[in-house]
Amino acid sequence: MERTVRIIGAPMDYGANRRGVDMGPSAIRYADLADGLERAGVDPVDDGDLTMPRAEERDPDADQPSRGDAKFLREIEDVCKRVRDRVATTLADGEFPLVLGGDHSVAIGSLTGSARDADLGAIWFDAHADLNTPETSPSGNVHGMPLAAALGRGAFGETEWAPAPRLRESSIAYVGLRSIDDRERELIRESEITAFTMADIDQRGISAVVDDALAVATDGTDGVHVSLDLDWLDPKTAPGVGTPVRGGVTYREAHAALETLSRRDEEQGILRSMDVVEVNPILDEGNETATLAAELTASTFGKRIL
Ligand code: Z70
Ligand code: MN
Ligand code: MN
Ligand code: MN
Repeated sequence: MERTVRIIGAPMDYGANRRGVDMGPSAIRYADLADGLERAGVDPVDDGDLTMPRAEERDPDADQPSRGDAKFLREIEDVCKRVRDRVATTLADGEFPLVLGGDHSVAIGSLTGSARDADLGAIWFDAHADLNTPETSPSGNVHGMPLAAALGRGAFGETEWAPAPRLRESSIAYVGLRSIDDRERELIRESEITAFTMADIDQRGISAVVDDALAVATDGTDGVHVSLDLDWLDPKTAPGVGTPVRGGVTYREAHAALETLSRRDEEQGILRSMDVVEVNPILDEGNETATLAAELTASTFGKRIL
């Protein structure tokens, strides 16, 4: 029986410091995502986009508990709870949730939903560590915080909605880090998260690194969440992202990484949920970043050259 992949659009930009990523889901769909998934051998079903709250509608009198510096946290909470519920329902129906961002703060919703009824591992393909808390963030942008939120770190631990129930630090692996804040560097070192940087990829090759990341994310878990931030790739290959950082993975390394996940999934059924985030069509060139996002997603679900 074909696997049903349910596409959940989350055109959120409240977690980023500039507009544009709200158009990510449209651009990825326009890049023939559904067609690519069909050719990968899965059955895509598109739920359309979740509606985003307008910041102007925020009730100025609503009491805001002290949460340090995190911009638009109320709007982000609203969106992430709906992403969470949609992801959890999709899994309960035996389908695969594919969340299209939007900025990376939507991953709080994906992680909390996917870790509701299962012990979850996670592989974080990103230039950034996204481990800031409202207390450590230099920007206040929540797209730099989703892992900290899902782990209930800092002020997020006081909330009911952010911590993912069954996600342990020791089941998380970063792949491709290259832009880390000073405070974040300490947080990573003191954490039980496994961190593979671009230097590790240079030294050992992408396939060996992804094998190790898989070992971390599958050990003692029921399934793996894949979080793909397009700024993981080199900006020459993926210019349409909010925060380009030089020295990212190549087109071929990216495909090789996701094909490695796919082969392992074919053998052992390890993949549980995925998000594809931070595509910014305003900064893109001819929709090539969105096209790459669609292609990499198809690779994850089993599309092969031959
Ligand atoms: C920085 C911060 C970030 C994405 C930038 C940047 C975080 N560490 N994440 N772009 N996707 O402001 O927290
Ligand atoms: Mn990110
Ligand atoms: Mn279990
Ligand atoms: Mn990033």
